[in-house]
Amino acid sequence: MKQRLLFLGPPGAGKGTQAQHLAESRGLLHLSTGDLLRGEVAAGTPLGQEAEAVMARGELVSDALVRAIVRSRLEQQAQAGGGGWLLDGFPRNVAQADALAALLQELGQQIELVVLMELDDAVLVQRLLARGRADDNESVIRHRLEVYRQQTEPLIAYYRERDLLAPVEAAGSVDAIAERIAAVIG
Ligand code: B4P
Repeated sequence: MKQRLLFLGPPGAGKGTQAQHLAESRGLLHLSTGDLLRGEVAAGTPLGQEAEAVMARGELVSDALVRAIVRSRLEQQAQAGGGGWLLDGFPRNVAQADALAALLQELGQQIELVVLMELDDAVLVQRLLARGRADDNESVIRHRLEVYRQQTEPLIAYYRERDLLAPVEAAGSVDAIAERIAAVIG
């Protein structure tokens, strides 16, 4: 079974939903940059104060900030003896992907598979409106989709060229999608 995984896909594709489920069932470290940033916002830390307005606009938080969060978590895990991990929502642009590649080289680790969750825009918007988080109103959702197309979508070609990409249809029930993901991970 592959143990070092990225989940890639548009906002609302269900990355967080599937990542949590898979990490629990397979004992992987689940690293969601969105959840970690929301935790910082809730705790009112300086980092959270910096991230809050950016997230509310549906834009990407600075690469330096997100990279620092991921670095500290992966270093901690490596020092504690290593293990599998699942990165959910990171990287979100080519600069973050390059930074991750450099960090993993330092740690002597490699990405084993990038699961690309694919879903139509109409369903994405419906799911996010139903979720109703602070950044889930229609105009912010549209903007997050634009940011995804411009900044995150280039990662599809990036990981395809590295022969790591596994596209998965993200429509249907949570269980049906989990089965499709399990099939590509092995
Ligand atoms: P994230 O927290 O990553 O969230 P997301 O992309 O909006 O959602 P996800 O795809 O995880 O969907 P979910 O499972 O929740 O990002 C939020 C913000 O954080 C970004 O806009 C950005 O500002 C910032 N950020 C995060 N990472 C960053 C980075 N690396 N760099 C810079 N900024 C960063 O599912 C959505 C909804 O659908 C849920 O309500 C769920 O219950 C429902 N759902 C899931 N699967 C379903 C199914 N099969 N059927 C019906 N509903 C389903």
